[in-house]
Amino acid sequence: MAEDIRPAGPGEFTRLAFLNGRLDLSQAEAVIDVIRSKSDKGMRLALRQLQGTNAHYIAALEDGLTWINAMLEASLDFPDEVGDPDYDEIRQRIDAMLDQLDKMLAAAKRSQVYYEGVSVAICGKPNVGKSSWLNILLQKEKAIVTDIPGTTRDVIEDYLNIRGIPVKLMDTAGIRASEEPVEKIGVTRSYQVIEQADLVILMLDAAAGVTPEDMKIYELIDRDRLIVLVNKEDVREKKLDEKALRELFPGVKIIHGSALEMTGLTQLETAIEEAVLSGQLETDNLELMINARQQSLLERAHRHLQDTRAALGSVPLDCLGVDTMAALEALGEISGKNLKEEAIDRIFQEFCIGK
Ligand SMILES: Nc1nc2c(ncn2[C@@H]2O[C@H](COP(=O)(O)OP(=O)(O)O)[C@@H](O)[C@H]2O)c(=O)[nH]1
Ligand SMILES: [Mg+2]
Repeated sequence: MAEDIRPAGPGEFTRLAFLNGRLDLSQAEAVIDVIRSKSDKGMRLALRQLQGTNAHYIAALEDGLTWINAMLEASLDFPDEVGDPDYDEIRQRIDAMLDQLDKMLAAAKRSQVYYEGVSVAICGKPNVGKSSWLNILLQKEKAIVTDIPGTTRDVIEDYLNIRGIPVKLMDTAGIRASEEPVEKIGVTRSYQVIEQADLVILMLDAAAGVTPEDMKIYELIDRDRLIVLVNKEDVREKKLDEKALRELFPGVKIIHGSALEMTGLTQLETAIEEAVLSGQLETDNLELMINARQQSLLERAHRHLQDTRAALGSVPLDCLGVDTMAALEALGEISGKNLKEEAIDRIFQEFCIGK
């Protein structure tokens, strides 16, 4: 009858599929992730997750832990018949599981980059070419480019996709001491953006060389989220040499390019990709979608397994079991095997539409 019909609540269909056992929890969460993912790559990872890849790995870890628990329990319950557990074998199994968890945690970091994206700020003194670079990266005339220093006075931002990573790109007002009130506000905002961005591109001008202004900005940024981009490589009279640059910016990725001639783009994209994935581009990487909730549970399981490993052989058997059980419980909250009603509600409320 008509009055029985109502729109599905947020996440209702998926919640039912989970409660009826048709989807395991990480698959159900993948539905949420598909809906929210910002890039194709994030979406592909979430879809793969929906096919149960994650569930497969979690189940294998749960099996391993259950085996260890059984070994410990057998020795505890039948000390005369079974004797001590085979600590060497348990240690080997734990090492293999820790290894697997490490790989999954690395995958978690990567998948969050593809799923949530990163913010990248272009900063530097006036007139080095920041707005020109924003425009060529976005492939549109978003920011005004002139040869008048102080043209950009506000933070200009837009989104683009760099090698599958959703990037919020921000062009900032050139940083310099200014008495002009609007420009002053712009400079203050530039400082805020530099502080908050995941990654900062410090732009230099090959024709101007490195000035004290550049070094002042450089001091503000931690090295692990900094890329130095030397622009205007097309000019004839350069005031920069590579050796001096290396000494001024030790351990920092330095790229050369020209907005005018459109060179250095590929190198910049590679540097951004490498920086946000922090050197995890090896080929044997797991391709998994692991969200923040699952990540913290994996971390918990990892900690408990490490504690188990450290205590093997030196701690009474019944105490060892406490840590392996805790690890198993953490994994069970990913697969959904031991999850409380309120946790289930919280997860499915993340849906914004009935799915
Ligand atoms: N020769 C040369 N000029 C450039 C290059 N990039 C930008 N410019 C010029 O430098 C001036 C300042 O550029 P703009 O992008 O507004 O710099 P911003 O103040 O850092 O945003 C403009 O006149 C640009 O045309 C480049 O790679 N080579
Ligand atoms: Mg500008």
